[in-house]
Amino acid sequence: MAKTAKKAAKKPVVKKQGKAAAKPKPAAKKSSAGAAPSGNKERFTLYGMLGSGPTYTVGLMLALSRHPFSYIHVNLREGQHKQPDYLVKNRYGQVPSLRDGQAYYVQSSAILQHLAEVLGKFDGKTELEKNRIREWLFWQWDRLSLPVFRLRARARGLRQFGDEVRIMYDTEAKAALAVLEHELAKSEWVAAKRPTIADIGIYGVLRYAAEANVDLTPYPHIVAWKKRFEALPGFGTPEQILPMESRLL
Ligand SMILES: N[C@@H](CCC(=O)N[C@@H](CS)C(=O)NCC(=O)O)C(=O)O
Repeated sequence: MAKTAKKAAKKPVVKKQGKAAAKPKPAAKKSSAGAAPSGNKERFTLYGMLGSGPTYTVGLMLALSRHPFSYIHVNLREGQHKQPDYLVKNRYGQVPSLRDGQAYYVQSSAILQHLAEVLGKFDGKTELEKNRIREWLFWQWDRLSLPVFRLRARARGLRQFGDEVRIMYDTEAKAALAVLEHELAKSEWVAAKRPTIADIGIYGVLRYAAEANVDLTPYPHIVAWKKRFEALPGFGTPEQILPMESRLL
């Protein structure tokens, strides 16, 4: 579970990129654990980084849900994500982290599930649907994110590995895409008859397919689904949703 914001709010580690440190506003009085009304612009603060797929996924969910949020840039290059003040917001020392009122939530798929529940958006309507969504979110991290994000990191010079490993990840990515293609041949959306957080989680990975040199053209149903997804109201690219600097509402 998330830790309370009380301790975490003491020392903000994050600052404006390049400029003077931004001072986060105090957390909203009510949280999901004492829920502030949806639409309260002080409710959510997303901690993350523009280049981070999982950060984008959470920003995308908030944007598609038409919910405003503050954004704090965490400078991974400077190691801010491993500093004690950030570790109280995310015990894993990773971005993203989402403050909802008094509590911090981590792991992008778990954050998606939390937001779907508290905002009542992009969730399953029945237990069966909710479970199907969970299955896809687990699958996404297990089979899709890992090869795509590793290949992207290599292409960006952030990870080094040889051709043998590259071919292994490439093969894994193709196997995952074949599974998704098969599913999307039967249904417009991944886990239900309408878009859900399963689509948001998977889109948050496939957005970066080109950067990872993963070609989607052999998968026409995935390409069509991507277009449908990008036409959803509130959709934005990472650059449109995640500012380069911290933004406090
Ligand atoms: N499963 C995590 C993955 C988060 C993740 O890998 N974040 C990267 C940036 S994209 C990170 O913080 N890397 C630094 C590190 O792991 O030390 C989630 O979904 O939130």
